[in-house]
Amino acid sequence: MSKTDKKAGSETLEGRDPELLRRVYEVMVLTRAVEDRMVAMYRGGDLLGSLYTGHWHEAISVGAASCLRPDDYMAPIHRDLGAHLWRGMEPWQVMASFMGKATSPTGGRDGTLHYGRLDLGIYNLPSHIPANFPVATGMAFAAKYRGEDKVCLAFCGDGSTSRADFHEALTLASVQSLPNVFVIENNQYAYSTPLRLTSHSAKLSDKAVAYGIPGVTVDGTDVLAVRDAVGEAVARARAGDGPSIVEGVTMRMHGHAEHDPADYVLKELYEEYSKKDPVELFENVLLKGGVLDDDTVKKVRDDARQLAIAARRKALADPMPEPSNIEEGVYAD
Ligand SMILES: Cc1ncc(C[n+]2csc(CCOP(=O)(O)OP(=O)(O)O)c2C)c(N)n1
Repeated sequence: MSKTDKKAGSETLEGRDPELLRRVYEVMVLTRAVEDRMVAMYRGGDLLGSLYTGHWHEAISVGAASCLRPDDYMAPIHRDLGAHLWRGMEPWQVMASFMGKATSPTGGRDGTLHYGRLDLGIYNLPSHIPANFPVATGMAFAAKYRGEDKVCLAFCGDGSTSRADFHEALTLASVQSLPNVFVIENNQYAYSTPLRLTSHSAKLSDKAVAYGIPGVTVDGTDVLAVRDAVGEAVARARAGDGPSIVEGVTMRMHGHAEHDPADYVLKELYEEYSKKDPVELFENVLLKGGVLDDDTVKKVRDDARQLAIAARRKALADPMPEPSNIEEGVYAD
């Protein structure tokens, strides 16, 4: 497991905007509520295929996305519902996507998780991973070419860092000094393969040395540590100083997807990380720091639950695509 470089960001709330902290907390709570509801929907047969969730990734996905401007670009992966919600994706749209509904961002052309919203600067997830990395360099290249000060934030998993497209993207981004931030979500496993079989690096952020760019590893369950590291990397990219890697260390607390019982995961890892729920950790920091009180916590959690329930109702009631327009959105002859 990677060691972290920095002290936990949650050690102090000094100098932080309470309104922003509350918003980050709300989106983390909403992410968890929507994913819990979707797990129930998967079990109840509401969804077409499998379900990929980001339990214990909320601090990375929401924390990193919250460092962007609304006009920046983002190339998320299957653990990043939190990043989608931060940027304005609606929970019902995500559910509709897993149901292949006409109202989903893909219009029902996809029945799982390959959704995005270009109007929100969110690039659709390609199935091959991390194929979103070369695309992210393309988006950053376009921004630089056009003289815009936009940043592109891309996410990938630990296993993905051993793939060729990771290396190609990092090489291009570094030699061209592109405004990219590459976030590695190290959740210890790539499907059933443990980290020790996919990388020999002490820390995945050490890979930055090969590209001559900054790399830092933080506790991926500490949203403020993530925000501090990604915030710095975004500022650097926007100033024209090129890309960076930020690794957040966490744990995949569910199977690779909901069909996977994940019996191969070490019991000790579950035990260790069950005490490190990023949503609870942040909630406690905010309660202790006086940013939240018990009543507000209850309301935020209740509201999130109700929103997830309403989202399910809407997605269930929405229509399937019309067979008559099956050729729309097809770009091949
Ligand atoms: C090129 C490619 N190979 C295999 C897969 C099947 N697959 C999807 S996710 C995944 C595991 C990825 O592990 P990691 O990058 O660590 O991300 P995690 O799922 O753990 O968040 C695999 C093998 C794929 N989508 N693309």
